Amino acid sequence: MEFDSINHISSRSEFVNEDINDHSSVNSEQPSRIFYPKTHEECQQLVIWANQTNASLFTRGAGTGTTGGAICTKGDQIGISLVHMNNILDLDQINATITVEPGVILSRIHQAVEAVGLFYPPDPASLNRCTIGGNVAENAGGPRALKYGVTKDYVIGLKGVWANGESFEYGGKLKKNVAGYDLIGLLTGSEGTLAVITEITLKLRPKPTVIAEAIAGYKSTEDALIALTNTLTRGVLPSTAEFMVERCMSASLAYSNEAPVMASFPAYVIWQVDGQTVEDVNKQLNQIKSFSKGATFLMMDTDDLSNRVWGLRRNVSLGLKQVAKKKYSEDIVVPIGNVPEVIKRLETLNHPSGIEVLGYGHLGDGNIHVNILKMSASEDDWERFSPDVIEQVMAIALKYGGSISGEHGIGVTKKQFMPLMFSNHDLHIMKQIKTIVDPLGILNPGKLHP
Ligand code: LAC
Ligand code: ZN
Repeated sequence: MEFDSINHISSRSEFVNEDINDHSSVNSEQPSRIFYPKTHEECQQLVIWANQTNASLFTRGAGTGTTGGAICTKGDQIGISLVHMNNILDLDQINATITVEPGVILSRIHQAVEAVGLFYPPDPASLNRCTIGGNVAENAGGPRALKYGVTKDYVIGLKGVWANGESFEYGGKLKKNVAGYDLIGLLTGSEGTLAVITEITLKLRPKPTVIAEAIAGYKSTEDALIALTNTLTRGVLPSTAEFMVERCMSASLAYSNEAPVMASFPAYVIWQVDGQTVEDVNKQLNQIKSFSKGATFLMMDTDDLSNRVWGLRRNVSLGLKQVAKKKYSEDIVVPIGNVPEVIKRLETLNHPSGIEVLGYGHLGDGNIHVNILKMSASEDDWERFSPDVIEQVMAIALKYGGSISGEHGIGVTKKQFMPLMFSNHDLHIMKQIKTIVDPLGILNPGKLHP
């Protein structure tokens, strides 16, 4: 492949796993080369070059996605890594916005805005490693989505390059903007299939004045779900209500090499409430306690304990992978009212071969991380039965009014399930949009579209 017109952009052709894989179950192919542009102009040069040479591009941030959206699917593809575009360009306290390049690590954004009394709520588990560009590409969520929504609720400006090489700049620091079709909405969650995003403006909120957190141990999954349902239907809106069963906790403790923070319980919920005053947050927590029959609450009232508990929660997925040897991670979402029934259904999917199914996660907003764990199943049984188990998970999600993805996106791992959610006509509309902005199929081929 000739790289003459883009040779000035820094690039590499030797890779280790972290350069090309993500956190999904799919292994990346070896790309021919990965470019590390530093400016919008360099990104545009790469896309124009790809159009001229009919090369395929995939765009990457930190590779923490879980559906294969940022991996190389064919050996002749070229990567664009945006990790060197990692500047915070503007933090505007008057307009409460931050403008950043896509390679900025999410926790850096949290720190920068909180230092001036502002708040950016989306907080996916990978927040210390993931990049904001990847969050926008996948429309990432996180625990605080329960009260504050997901990435798309905060993206108000985007600059970038459409797949055909045209530059764009939409929105900005505007809190309201209804001119024309919502192209920012279209691009947010488009999984790198339509454009390379080079600049992002996020709206910010005032930082909550008082926060209270507790991890509660419940005597059964049912008790935890009753507490969740009652809390959410009786006037308390926590900022997080993260559910996990004992197996999640023990897997994360082992992975994190940590001592337990409290006695062992069949189920846990990490509650966080925020408000204007101590009285206000205490009142909310007391209401939650009154719905939590027989539960044991441990207040996370020091930074150390809070960091430990949240660290354990964030390592659940990686911990389960370590325990299970192999796993698939789904992220179905259902209406909150259906969560208890769906959890019950999921429990029936454990397979005689040894494959286990376990749901945890953002149950307060109906987003369940269904993990299909290999455990004691043989390799043959895993290959043979796990696809069927996944199909049953998806069928349950749809039966209960849900979606096949609440926050991880489609990538390569879930594209075969798109026809379960969308009619042929719907899929045709999506394909037509792709064809208009990417007539040569340059960007992220093999992703999202079935
Ligand atoms: C989590 C990731 C997997 O919430 O989304 O643990
Ligand atoms: Zn999650």
